[in-house]
Amino acid sequence: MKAGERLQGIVIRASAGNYTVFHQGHEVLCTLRGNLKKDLIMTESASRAPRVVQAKRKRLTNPVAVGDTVWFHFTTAHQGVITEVEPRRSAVVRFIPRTKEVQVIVANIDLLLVVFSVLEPRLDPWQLDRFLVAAYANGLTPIIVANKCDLPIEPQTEQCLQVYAQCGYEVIRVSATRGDNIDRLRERLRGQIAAVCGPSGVGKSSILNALQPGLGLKVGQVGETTHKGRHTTTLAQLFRLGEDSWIADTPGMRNFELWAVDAETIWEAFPEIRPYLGECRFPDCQHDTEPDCAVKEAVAQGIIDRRRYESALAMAKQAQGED
Ligand SMILES: Nc1nc2c(ncn2[C@@H]2O[C@H](COP(=O)(O)OP(=O)(O)OP(=O)(O)O)[C@@H](O)[C@H]2O)c(=O)[nH]1
Ligand SMILES: [Mg+2]
Ligand SMILES: [Zn+2]
Repeated sequence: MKAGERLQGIVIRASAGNYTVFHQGHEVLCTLRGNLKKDLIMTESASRAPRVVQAKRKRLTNPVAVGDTVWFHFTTAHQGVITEVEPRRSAVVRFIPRTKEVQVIVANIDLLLVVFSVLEPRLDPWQLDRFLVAAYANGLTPIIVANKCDLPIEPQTEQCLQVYAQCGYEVIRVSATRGDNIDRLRERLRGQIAAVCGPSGVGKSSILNALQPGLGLKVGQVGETTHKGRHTTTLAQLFRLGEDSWIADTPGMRNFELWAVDAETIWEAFPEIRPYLGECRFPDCQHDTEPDCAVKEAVAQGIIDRRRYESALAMAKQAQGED
């Protein structure tokens, strides 16, 4: 290795100004070049920033995030300094109300595994819809992973999963503890960078441990009384699932906020509703109380699931209230 040689890698961990960069099978602990922060704010507009960031022109707090492809050079035998960041293909972002800034949780994700459990805690379709809208707004392809399929599925949950499949979502039923469909999921992730999201306690870390035995991620216990689960995972990081598959386990992401997602984007995010948008009598139809609404007609005919429609309407109303 020549001193000062410019090398490329992927950021797999980030904490307090230290970045672990994966390069040719090795982990290199890096810091950031001093003026990188300033440079990045200028180049951010040139990259394909997520829709939500563009919408509100918020400043990103972290110039380098987990998932970024970076250029670095060695400063000692095992340490380096990051000098450049490649433009991002996508980003999962979160808004920090206190500082009014946007933080990139993970960058360059292709797939978003939206993990829910069928029981303990029971799948909440309203919450699932919010994750799916967030995936759409962030430009990510969602896969619904229904975990804990070793537990009995209640009829309402079964029906719910079928609705999502009929809407065109990819739904994979797994059991992290029993191993059902874990091979299928691993195959689906080949060659991709995926992130895992979902409420606390649904088994995100357990799924990662099942996908990659030996990973040894800490797994929490679901509270006996609340069934809410605790936030066991606090730090975003990428795990290698093989030659060219990466997966990110993210902090609880319970508050996968829909800030800055406008009502129009929310309606569009529902694939079964999308074909009816623009077909209503009024071009600015809110699909609420207006007459001759194509969306409501499709609901009345049973083509669009009523609960999904109500979910979209509630989110759209909330988004308008926040404007
Ligand atoms: N029955 C059953 N239990 C599971 C399964 N997967 C995980 N669990 C249990 O669910 C609990 C929560 O699992 P975790 O993997 O820690 O959940 P998590 O989603 O990573 O939680 P956070 O890190 O808090 O967001 C643990 O007690 C696991 O043993 C499964 O497939 N079946
Ligand atoms: Mg976890
Ligand atoms: Zn309408």
